[in-house]
Amino acid sequence: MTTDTVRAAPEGVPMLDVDPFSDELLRDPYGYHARLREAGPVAWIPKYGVYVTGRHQQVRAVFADHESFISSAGVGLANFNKEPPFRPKSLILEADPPNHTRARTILSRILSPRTVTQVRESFAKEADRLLDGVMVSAQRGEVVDGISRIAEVYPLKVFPDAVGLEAQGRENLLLYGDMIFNAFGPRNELLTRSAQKVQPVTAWIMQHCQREMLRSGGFGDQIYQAADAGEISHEEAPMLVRSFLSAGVDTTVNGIGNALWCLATHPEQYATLHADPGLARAAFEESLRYESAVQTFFRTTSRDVELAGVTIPAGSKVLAVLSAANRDERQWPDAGRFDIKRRPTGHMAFGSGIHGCVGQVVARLEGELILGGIARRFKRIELAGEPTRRLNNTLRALGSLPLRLTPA
Ligand code: 8QM
Repeated sequence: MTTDTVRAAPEGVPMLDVDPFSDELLRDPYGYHARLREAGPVAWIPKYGVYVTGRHQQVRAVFADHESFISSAGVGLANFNKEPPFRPKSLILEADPPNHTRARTILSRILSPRTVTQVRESFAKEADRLLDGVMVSAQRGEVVDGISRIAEVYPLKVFPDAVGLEAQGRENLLLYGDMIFNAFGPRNELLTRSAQKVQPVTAWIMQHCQREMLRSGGFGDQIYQAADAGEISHEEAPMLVRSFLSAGVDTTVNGIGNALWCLATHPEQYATLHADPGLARAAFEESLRYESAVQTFFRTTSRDVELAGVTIPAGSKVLAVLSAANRDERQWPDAGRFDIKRRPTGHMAFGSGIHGCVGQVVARLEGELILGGIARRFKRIELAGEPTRRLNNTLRALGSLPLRLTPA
């Protein structure tokens, strides 16, 4: 890949001379997001030779037109039509109709709202168990790390349980997720470092995608049942299980981690939530808008396509900045304000269109149960020290979040 070749902006397209994947901008992207939105509806990033959009209307338009903005050439910076994918392509994420449709149909059935009513009780029990333990620490006056004690633990328990994965070795899912989400960006230090660690983990992941490793009746086994029914081949089944293991943990870990950060840094909002824990779902939703776990996705143009007056030539990479769209003042009044009573319908944290997050009902359930459980137990949630960031090319992630939780 020619990351070193700076390419001049096409005629009439504003240039945005930034590296969105630099440590500096990953650490604090919001100034660059504002510049991105102000530059125009579409801009050009010379360092990578890609188009970029950070306004809500255009991000939405890109996702709505899956025939012009395709996924099968990869949803990261790498163009799979020019270089081989770093792992066999996902059957759902890195696919277009009609292949995408087959995979999507199966996953949306497994992750349907009906399914979620079936797992709700066990997910709720686990949230209570975990937070009762946090309460014991809080009563002793201990500082609790919101990441290692809550945000990482909960999704790593409930989701793999639902998939039907054994308990042993689940921490591999975090390493794997870190690599997957770095791999949507450039081949920078972050990707190199996470790729070095991942070799043995990849073998473990693929092994655990096999039918005999999966509890019968779980989400994973249900994919094999779809293969039995002839909806996909038995060779494709482990690849669809891999999608659960790729997309189902690091996303919710950071969705929950970021939500805890939002609440700890907006005490008046937490007071509102504590007064009415029924707002947990709304609070999670607003934190997804305000501090989106998945920050960006690329698409590749399949043909010359116009976006807000700019003709983007076929074969171009387009960076859609979901998190910038989620704070676009054109869409959200007072976009920079975290307000759990806002109804942030139409936020882009789950994407939108045919590739919109297929697991979002599960993600919302996890967020609701954790935030609701905290709201009921604690009068206050405050930072007890400086949080640290875990930099990732795609995820907005915290490494640690020291919290002081005051029992109600
Ligand atoms: C991101 O492997 C996959 O199918 C896959 C990996 C990552 C994601 C989605 C799907 C969006 C959460």
